[in-house]
Amino acid sequence: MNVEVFMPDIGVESVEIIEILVQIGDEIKKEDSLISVESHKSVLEIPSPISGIVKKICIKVGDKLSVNTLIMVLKNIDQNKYSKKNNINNHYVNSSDQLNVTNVLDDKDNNISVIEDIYASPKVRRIARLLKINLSKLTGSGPKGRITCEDVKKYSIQVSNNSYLHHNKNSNFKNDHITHINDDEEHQLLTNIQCISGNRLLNNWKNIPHVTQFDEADITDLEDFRKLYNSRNLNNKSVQKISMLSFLVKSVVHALLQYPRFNSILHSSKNSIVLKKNINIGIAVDTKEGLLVPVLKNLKDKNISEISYEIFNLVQKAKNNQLNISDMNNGSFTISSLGGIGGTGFTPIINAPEACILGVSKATIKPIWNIKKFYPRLILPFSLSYDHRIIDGADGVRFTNFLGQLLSDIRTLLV
Ligand code: CAO
Repeated sequence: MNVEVFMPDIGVESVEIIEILVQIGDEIKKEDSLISVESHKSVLEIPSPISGIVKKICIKVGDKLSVNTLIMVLKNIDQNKYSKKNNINNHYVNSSDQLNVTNVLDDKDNNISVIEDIYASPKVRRIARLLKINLSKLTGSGPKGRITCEDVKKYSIQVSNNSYLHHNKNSNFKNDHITHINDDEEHQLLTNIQCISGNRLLNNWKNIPHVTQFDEADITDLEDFRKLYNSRNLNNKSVQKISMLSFLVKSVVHALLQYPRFNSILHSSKNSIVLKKNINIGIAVDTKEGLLVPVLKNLKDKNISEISYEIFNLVQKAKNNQLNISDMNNGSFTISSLGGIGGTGFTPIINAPEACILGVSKATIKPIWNIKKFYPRLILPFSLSYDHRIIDGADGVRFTNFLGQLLSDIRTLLV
């Protein structure tokens, strides 16, 4: 039985296909990734709803997909398990063998060559594509001659040693980055997320006139309160532990309400800005696969406990690779907190099309002079990078001053 796979509803109107991860003839398992799509700042892989064989690919890289666009036709090889009742998220439907598929591209148009008798998972094929390796040249060491990641890695090192590594014009590597790999060196692949976020960061760094304003806040009272609150509720599982990051988010929300220009994006015409009515703050999360930025939504009326709970959930999802596109879109401001790790200050790169990003470093005890003597206070260093086309320097300092005051006296968050 053939099964048509449609674009599922992932909470955005349209996404762009950045990679097709399978080829016609591939045997895939349920949940194997079929395509990678990109919307705003996030990349997501669309999984296969069934185990099967890829019969037709109805889209190509660069296409913009909306919900329910036909992506592929698969031949179901797991018919017993498949029924209409399993139609989770409505992203695939049964079809008769006589398909009414329009816009089906042949392999040539789709820039996909059908390679007979190559047994490799979509992941292996993806790695091979990234390294520009022709899988037909490899002998698989896996069961039934299946090509494994290790085979690709060994082959790529071998090829590199022969100074034969190909890079096309879209490659992230410049020729002078990798010329020859010898026994003292190891070739490590960037993950998909690292490749994509790397390109985005490069574009943002090149195209946005960044200014970074550094400041500090005395968070002694904030930390005293937070620790007291958490210790009082230590044994009460129904009470969410509140994190330092949640106070930062709450304070930024207050500051954005006071300075709405910092919650805006530059219009594509470049001669106006769009002020965002909702406050949606992205949180940079360091995951094994690379940097991800899930977005806390509609923050105006949320309290610190609710924000802590949402941060906790989104960070867990990010670290477990479970984010949906809808978790990562529509951000209007980003916070990158490295304070749990260390550092005294850094210059975060703006997450376009947003206007600013807040970088947070490690709070330390410093001696603060109060006319009569020095007092030990917990001082939090932070930095705000902003798009100088949208925000002037004086306003940048006003914003960081205000943020510092909020963090230094959290009673102001109540009003
Ligand atoms: N200063 C001092 N200590 C801090 C701190 C700060 N600014 N922020 C957090 N800490 C300490 C806290 O004491 C906390 O412990 P307790 O709450 O038990 O006292 C501990 O670090 C862990 O904090 P946390 O659980 O709230 O986590 P976090 O806020 O440090 O980090 C997250 C959460 C998602 C921001 C983090 O996991 C992460 O991924 N950070 C990296 C982001 C990144 O890579 N950015 C780089 C982008 S480059 O532009």
